[in-house]
Amino acid sequence: MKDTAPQTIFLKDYTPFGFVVESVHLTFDLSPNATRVASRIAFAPNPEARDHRFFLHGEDLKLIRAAIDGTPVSPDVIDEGLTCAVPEGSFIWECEVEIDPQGNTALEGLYMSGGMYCTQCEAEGFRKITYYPDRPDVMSVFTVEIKGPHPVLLSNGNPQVQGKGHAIWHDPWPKPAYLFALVAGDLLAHSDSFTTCSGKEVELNLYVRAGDEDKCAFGMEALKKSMKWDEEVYGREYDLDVFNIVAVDDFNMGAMENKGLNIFNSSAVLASPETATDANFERIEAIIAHEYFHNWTGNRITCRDWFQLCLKEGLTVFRDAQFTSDVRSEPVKRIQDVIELRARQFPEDQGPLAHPVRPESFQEINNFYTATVYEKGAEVIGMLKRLVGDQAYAEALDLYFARHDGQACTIEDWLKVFEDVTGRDLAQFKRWYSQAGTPRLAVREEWDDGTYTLHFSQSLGASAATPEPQPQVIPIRVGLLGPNGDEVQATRTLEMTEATQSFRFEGLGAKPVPSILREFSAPVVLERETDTAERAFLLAHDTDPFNRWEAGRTLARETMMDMATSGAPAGAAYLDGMLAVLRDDTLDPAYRALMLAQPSQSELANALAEAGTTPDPDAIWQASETLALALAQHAQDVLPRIMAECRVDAPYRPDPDQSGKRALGARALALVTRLDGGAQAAEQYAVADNMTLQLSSLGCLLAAGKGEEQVAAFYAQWQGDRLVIDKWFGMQIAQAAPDRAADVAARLTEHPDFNWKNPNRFRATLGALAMNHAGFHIADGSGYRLLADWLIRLDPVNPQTTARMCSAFQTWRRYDSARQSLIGAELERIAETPGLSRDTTEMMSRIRGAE
Ligand code: B3K
Ligand code: ZN
Repeated sequence: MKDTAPQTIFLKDYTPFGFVVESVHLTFDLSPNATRVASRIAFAPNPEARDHRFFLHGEDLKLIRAAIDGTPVSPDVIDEGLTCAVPEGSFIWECEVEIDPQGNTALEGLYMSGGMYCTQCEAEGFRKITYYPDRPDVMSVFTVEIKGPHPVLLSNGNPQVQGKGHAIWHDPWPKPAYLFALVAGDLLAHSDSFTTCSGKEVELNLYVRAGDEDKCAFGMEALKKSMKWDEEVYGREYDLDVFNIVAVDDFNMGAMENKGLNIFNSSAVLASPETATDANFERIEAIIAHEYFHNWTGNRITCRDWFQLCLKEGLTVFRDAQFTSDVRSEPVKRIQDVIELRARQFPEDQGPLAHPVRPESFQEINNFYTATVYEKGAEVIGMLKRLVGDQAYAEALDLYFARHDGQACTIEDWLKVFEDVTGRDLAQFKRWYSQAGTPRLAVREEWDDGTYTLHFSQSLGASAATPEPQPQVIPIRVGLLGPNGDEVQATRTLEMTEATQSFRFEGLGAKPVPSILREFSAPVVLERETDTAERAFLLAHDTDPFNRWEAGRTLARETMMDMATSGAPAGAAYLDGMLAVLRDDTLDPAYRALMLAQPSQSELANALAEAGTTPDPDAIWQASETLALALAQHAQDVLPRIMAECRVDAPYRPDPDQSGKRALGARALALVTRLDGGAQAAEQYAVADNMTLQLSSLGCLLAAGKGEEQVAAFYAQWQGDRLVIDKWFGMQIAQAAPDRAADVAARLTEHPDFNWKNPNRFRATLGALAMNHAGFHIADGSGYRLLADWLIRLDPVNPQTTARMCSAFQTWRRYDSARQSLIGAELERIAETPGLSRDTTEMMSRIRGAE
């Protein structure tokens, strides 16, 4: 925690570090409260730098000794590091520090979790381990010696010595300090191997605590699949003799791509059919792929500075999405990603936390691991690929790897490979990296005797981050359907570059129905005034699976908006359209399940806010309930057939086929529960032999205001399984009626298993409250108060997780004045807490904005 006023760092101020680091040798003598870290670092002047002052970052370190070329020195230890007079040429810096892993509750640097030592260094955690130029453009070769009484001692690279209580690891690939990792503990390995395309055998280990051995097999298969996929699709081969993954219970995010030693939140890697849901399995597969893919996009080629974070994150998210589309279903993955983008990125882009994909300033970089950098960053790459085509994309990537291997790069470097391969000028495209906000794309049509014209206009609201927005390059994928539903114009990519632009289609026999923004070809809000008949037509006929789903989603959203604002009844076009989807068993069950899922209440709130209406959480909740009941009644004759069709008799497998059926079955059960009050859900709960069915039936019961007995039984069955008990906490709050959610959450924070210092449990509880839209926004302010109380309590313990969860308040300005003043008071209470962390201070000032 810092007492000094937070400093703002700017992209424009970048200068290279004054020295290169030729090698790093670290020795760890592990002890819970007094670990000694000795470093021996070879520095040489950096010919590219002008400023040669010697400054090393360091935080919360006790300096024991320091020497230069063997002579003891007394550096000036300052708040965020140290300085020292150094010789003019090359020299060896040595120092020893003492750190306190046990007392490190922030989970950044070297810390302890469940008796094991582990690390998290991205973004700036290495400076809590030893004094070092902790910046991504300083890359070096590390050798790490570990002394400790633990059977497993791990670090990056390849093992050189593995003895009792002693190990030496050497990583031949130069890397920045943020990719450093160390693990020590009493762990069990689930081992396997992978033979790379050039015939090299790689040892693979997934290390877990005793008791978790039966939850490793799926993660290991996902790793092997990812390694193969990256060879086949991107020509990327793995480059060390071993690849280790370690599961850790206390972790601030999903996982971390440290070179050769990935560290995972146990929730992002451990899975068995009894304890993990289909959605958990799918997420695990994607995260394993993501972290593995970072080996090339992030590790071999890293970022020059943290402003370039999207260089590795946007690209790696894009690559993991391609992987999931390939091994599962492309349309399903695309739809899921767009749902997420709208749920998490759009509100960010449209509120006080808006920032460009490549931000230009920050106070605490950890606050910029955002949906904008990650998900919008991936969307930008998807657009680039659509614009240049698959072939040029592949060539540009080959050039990127060839040209920049071993370097710390920028977005300029990234775009340059595309320019060099295609000869295009990407200066305008680059605005996607520098302008904040979601562009709105309005479209109007004109039909004139065989010529059909689409008139587009784009607009981007001015924001603090982007005061003078300029038009962006928008790839608009469009197809046209004839009146009978046949496609009369196959998908074409229109390239919009102006503020307004028109595109003509000639030679049509009749006025077509346009299918615009197929595949969701750009992250924009599409505005098209049309009638429900056209949406219903596209829902029935669109050949683009994304836009077919989108038509249903828009119908749902529009009817819910009417219901929430004027008390209108559920729209017939939506109900009939959904019934047709339910009946159509030629459609993939996973796709049908997505079709049937109603827009979330927060999606409705976003949509209303975008339309200039103040969202009323109670009315939205009511609309959502009424629509679900109306759909259940409308579809009641087909629901039993769907339920039967979705029963899986084969042994459980988390594959797309079985999980698609279970997803559709769960949707059908949710509707049936509206009609039978939970009778069938209780039956399913009683016989469920996997977590997907167990949890979905429990959810239905809770949503129906039932399930007390099952909640107790679930706890008794799973007490002691941390990941399952997280679900138990989360589900009770997520499914609580609005007037009970805050009470349920408050009661659960008093439960003996509410270990609030564990980020997974904290998120399962308070995060679930923030996600229960009507419950969080309950008019008496109890939801806001409870969250604020806990954020204030968590901040001194774990600033990173606290700051992240502050974003629950980011949409506050869109609500009515009573709610705004309740939230405003809580924000003020948080902001004025003495000693508030830099992380949370920055979030508060951004969310509150200029008062
Ligand atoms: N690179 C890490 C995230 C680090 C977050 C630091 N606060 C995981 C990932 O994106 O793969
Ligand atoms: Zn990543």
